[in-house]
Amino acid sequence: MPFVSRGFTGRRRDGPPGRLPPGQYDVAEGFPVLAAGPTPRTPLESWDFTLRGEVQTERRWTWGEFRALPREQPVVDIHCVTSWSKLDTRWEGVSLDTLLDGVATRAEYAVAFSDGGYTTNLPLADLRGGRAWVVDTYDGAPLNPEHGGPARLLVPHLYFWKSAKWVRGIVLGTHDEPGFWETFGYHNRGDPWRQQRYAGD
Ligand SMILES: Nc1nc2c(c(=O)[nH]1)N[C@H]1C(S)=C(S)[C@@H](COP(=O)(O)O)O[C@H]1N2
Ligand SMILES: [Mo]
Repeated sequence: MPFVSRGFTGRRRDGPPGRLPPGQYDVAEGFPVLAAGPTPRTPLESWDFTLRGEVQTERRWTWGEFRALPREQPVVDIHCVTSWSKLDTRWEGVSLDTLLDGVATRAEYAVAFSDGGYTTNLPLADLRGGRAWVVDTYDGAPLNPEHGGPARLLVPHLYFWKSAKWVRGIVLGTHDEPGFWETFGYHNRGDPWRQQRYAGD
């Protein structure tokens, strides 16, 4: 019996048991780049992150202020709707719980917006509870522009299109407004474990 197994040479495309949502494969060391347009390059001097919309007072952080906030280092699995997943990705950034701390709002919905015009909508609840971050570091290094640097949203419990790259802020609202892909027929919420890929799934 040959003593050779795929397990010795790399990750199995079907991943460790229980880690891959239905219909997904493991890209192992790969990290595909997906974007609907060109990569924006915003100088850090003009970068800011704002929370606005249905809030009593708008919140705004410059790059320096954002970098001074308490930081976390999530290690999470990410799942793209085009069926690749990547396990144990290592990020660093600021929890949305920290950014939303003390924000008085009756909003139940959020739209993240990015340089370049990309938007994506989420229930505000999906941004809370230690499940969403604005990250600026990947695998110990500044997040590169192709993957959304200087900073991107990271909401790993939903399909990766919800993790807006080059994110610049979040608009809170009392009504749900579909974002970019949601307008083009992607599912409104995008839970990979329920295979919520397209509207109607
Ligand atoms: N601003 C912006 N964010 C975006 C996208 C985009 O086109 N523009 N694509 C989304 C999609 S569909 C995916 S799968 C991930 C891809 O992130 P990556 O290029 O770092 O793998 O970014 C998401 N965030
Ligand atoms: Mo995607």
